[in-house]
Amino acid sequence: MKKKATFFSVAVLCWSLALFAAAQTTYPNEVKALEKIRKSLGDPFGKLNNWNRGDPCNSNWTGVICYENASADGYLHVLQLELLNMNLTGSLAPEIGQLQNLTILDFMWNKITGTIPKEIGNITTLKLLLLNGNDISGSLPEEIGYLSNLNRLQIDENNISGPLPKSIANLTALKHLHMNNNSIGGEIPKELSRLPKLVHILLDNNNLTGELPSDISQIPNLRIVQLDNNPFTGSQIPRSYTNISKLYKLSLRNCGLLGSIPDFGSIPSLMVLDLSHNNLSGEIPSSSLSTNITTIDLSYNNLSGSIPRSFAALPQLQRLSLNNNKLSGAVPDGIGSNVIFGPNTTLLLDFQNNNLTNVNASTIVTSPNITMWLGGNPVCSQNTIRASFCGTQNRTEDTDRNTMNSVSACSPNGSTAPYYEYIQEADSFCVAPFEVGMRLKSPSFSRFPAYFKRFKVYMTSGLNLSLYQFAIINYIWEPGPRLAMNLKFFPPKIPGVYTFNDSEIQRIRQLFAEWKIHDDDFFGPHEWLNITLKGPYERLNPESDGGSGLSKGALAGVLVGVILVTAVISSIVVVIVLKKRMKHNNTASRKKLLEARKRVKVSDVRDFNFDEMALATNDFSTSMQIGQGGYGKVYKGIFADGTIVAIKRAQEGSLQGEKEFSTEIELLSRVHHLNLVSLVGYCDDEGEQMLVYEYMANGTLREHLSASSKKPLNFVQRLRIALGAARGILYLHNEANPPIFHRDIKASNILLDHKFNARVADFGLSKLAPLPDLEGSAPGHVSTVVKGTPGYLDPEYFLTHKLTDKSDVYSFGVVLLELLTGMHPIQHGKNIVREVKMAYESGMMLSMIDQRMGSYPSESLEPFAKLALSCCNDETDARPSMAEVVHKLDKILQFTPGLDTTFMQPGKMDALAEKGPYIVEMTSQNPYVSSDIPGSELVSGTIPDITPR
Ligand SMILES: *[C@@H]1O[C@H](CO)[C@@H](O)[C@H](O)[C@H]1NC(C)=O
Ligand SMILES: *[C@@H]1O[C@H](CO)[C@@H](O)[C@H](O)[C@H]1NC(C)=O
Ligand SMILES: *[C@@H]1O[C@H](CO)[C@@H](O)[C@H](O)[C@H]1NC(C)=O
Ligand SMILES: *[C@@H]1O[C@H](CO)[C@@H](O)[C@H](O)[C@H]1NC(C)=O
Ligand SMILES: CC(=O)N[C@H]1CO[C@H](CO)[C@@H](O)[C@@H]1O
Repeated sequence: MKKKATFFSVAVLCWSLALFAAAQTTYPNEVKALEKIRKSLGDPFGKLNNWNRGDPCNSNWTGVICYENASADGYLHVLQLELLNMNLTGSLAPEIGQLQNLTILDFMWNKITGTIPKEIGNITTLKLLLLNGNDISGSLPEEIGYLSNLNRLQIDENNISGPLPKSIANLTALKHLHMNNNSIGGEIPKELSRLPKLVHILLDNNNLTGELPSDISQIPNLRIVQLDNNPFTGSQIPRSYTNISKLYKLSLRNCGLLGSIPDFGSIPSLMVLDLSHNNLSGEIPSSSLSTNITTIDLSYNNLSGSIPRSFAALPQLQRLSLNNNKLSGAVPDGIGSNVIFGPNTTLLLDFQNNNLTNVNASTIVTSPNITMWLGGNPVCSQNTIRASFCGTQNRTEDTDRNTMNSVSACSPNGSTAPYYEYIQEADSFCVAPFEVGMRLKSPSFSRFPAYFKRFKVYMTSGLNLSLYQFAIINYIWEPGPRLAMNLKFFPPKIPGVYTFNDSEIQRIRQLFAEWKIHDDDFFGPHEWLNITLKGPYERLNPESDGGSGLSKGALAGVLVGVILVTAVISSIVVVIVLKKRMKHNNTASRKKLLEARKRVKVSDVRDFNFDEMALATNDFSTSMQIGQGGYGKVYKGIFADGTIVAIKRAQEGSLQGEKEFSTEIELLSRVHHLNLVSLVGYCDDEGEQMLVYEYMANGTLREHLSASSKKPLNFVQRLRIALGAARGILYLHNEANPPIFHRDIKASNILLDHKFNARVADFGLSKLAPLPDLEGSAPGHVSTVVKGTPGYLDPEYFLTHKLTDKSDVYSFGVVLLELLTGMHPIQHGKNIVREVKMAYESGMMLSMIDQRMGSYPSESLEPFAKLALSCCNDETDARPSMAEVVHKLDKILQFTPGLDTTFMQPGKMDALAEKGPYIVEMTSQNPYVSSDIPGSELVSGTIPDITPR
């Protein structure tokens, strides 16, 4: 069961549906470390390919990895790495120690080999270290003692050998020590008892020797001590264990123990006492055990004397196993008569193979709830004894396993839908459940049915669900004993709703995977094994996405390629479907697709409420602010599904009437071009107005031209950016209906996406814009709403007070000059247009060129400079139109050597553009390979990127 894994990462799915590229500034060392870790793990299914998504940890996305700005250094850091149940092989790279803000490292249920690297000790922030269910070998590094924030150390079910390092004494935050089913040797270090918060010690099934540590009785909150199947040969049970005041479970089965049984009557909470399969001798203490005890197993020892009468007084008893000892005398009168039987409650009394000589048959309760086995005792030779008590039993334990009655299938609205079921417990209604496999690692009972109800209450309260939403499908006891089970979760009863929404499934999964369900002493530590998503949830499985025909067993090597190809194909399919959707009406398949990405509606912009905006921007925190314009502040917003957007929040003075606002939104929503930043949605709520745009990973052109830019753009890049921006503006002038004059073209309004494509922003805000601060360089015309920025403003404006399409051409000419020279439009009181014009006319043009762009072909530079200056002509009519500008830039680019083929050829771009305004951007490259643009490795794996319109 443990590796029957359908647990998923949404990696491939998310990747192929990713709409927006995130701007990543992951801490550089961590980027390198992640790459090493990834390579060393082996990733036959290509599931780790979106490691640099940059998803924030407060999102509900719980895929592979999540990042946050964890320290004050301004970088994103990896906070959680959760790669569970993904068939990973390989080993843990030592570079893992460089993820120094990591809090959760969860690699459960894989096939990882190798050792735990000592560098793990560098991750002092670690809270959960979950490596259980792998094939890790070697010994535990001493450095593990540096993990002073560790809450949960789960390395059970591996091949770890060597001793337990004494340094674990420093794990002062540790609550859960789970190291069972390894080959850990040596003695349990006394230092263990110094851990003040320890609750569970699971060290069963190892190779531990020496004495049982007596000092663990000093750990104030210890609940479970499970040390079964270790060769502590010759050790005795320390008397101090009778003082562990909150102990629920003591399990020392098959530990080679000698001596007598101490009196555990003083532990009021004790529920399970298992001392079986040892060499314990002497009498069983006669004082009464905890009234909460469910299970007493003292079988297979050398115990003598009689069965204490006090055993007859235990109301919660489920199993009393005293078989295979040397007990003599009588079975106590009234045994079992004090048990409080509810429905499903039973009691097993196993007294086989002792020397019992008497049983008072009349006092033995004949309730069908009680089973007593007396075979192998002298008493069975008496005629008076009931035959059923003395029948030979092949088993020493009764079986407690179950398959619940399967719930009946149903179909919502008469459709054929085999995955829907009626909810059993409420007045039946039809919904689609999903299944979860989980396991109780050390439960405090030996028969489950009596606690179904209690377990349901525990789980549903921990998961914040209603009782009727939860069902136990079946369960089985596994060695340990552990209790493995399959659970079903049903969607809430809402008319017309048949399924969970994605975020609810994610929420439930996250609560399990990060151990956020509160601990319950009675049910003990739990672990979750897998999630099965079928029917309507199938699309959430990466296995079922895109690569429909792919079997999991397919050749791993081939598979990487297949996944790449299918991902590209699936994104093409998405694109085609989306494009069709623009023109026709929806069909079922499109609906399904769109359901998967509700966040961005395609045909229409989305109407967000204020709370969504606040959540996405961390309450408009200054750390999320990315800009400030005339309209208001601009924030980076991150939605729960990982989508990143730019949010413009209108400040006072920018607010406008609801009708005007919606007219503007309507207009903007119809404008779509590859070289324009699209509107994703808006918010008109609680007196606030906000515009939500696509987020552009590479910021503004201005930033890249500034002296502080670390990777200056080369000439070809600049040329492409110029052409892209020109196309965007041309679209506004010629294609938009009604035509839009931008009125505020400037380098900081030309944004660069993750592939450094130019995307013009901030168009169409004419009516939204307040009077800009013109820094005294323009007269304050109150009557006209002015849009424009000093240095970019058409000089004609000062005469006519009118902005035209040629005003945009002027401003764009200034941008071209910036590209050429790297200068600001107004720098040290000098106007860029005048300066370049003068240099050009005096043949000194070369002295103006931005040296940081490296080498450039002079045959291209000359016409570029000429075009820029013609745009900046003082006379409106002498300036070219945008169409001419595009045409000329296109020509210059074509005749510029050094074009690489991966960039979309202008011709190709035109072909797409002709198909209408809903342009699609795709890469012909292997999307997992870092693009050719320097510095972009931080966003590799997020492409292809589909422009939503
Ligand atoms: C893991 O690999 C095995 C074969 O090596 C395969 O049978 C199993 O289905 C795989 N599991 C997952 C979750 O991919
Ligand atoms: C257990 O430890 C003993 C030494 O104490 C060693 O000889 C033996 O090989 C170990 N067994 C395993 C399975 O590691
Ligand atoms: C005994 O069990 C009951 C019911 O589970 C619980 O409320 C009580 O606290 C337990 N007693 C002790 C001493 O733990
Ligand atoms: C156990 O006995 C009680 C009362 O005698 C009864 O109500 C209950 O149904 C019985 N349970 C089983 C599983 O037989
Ligand atoms: C859409 C959704 O489910 N959002 C939830 C994401 O998780 C936070 C808590 O972390 C919830 O408050 C949101 O409702």
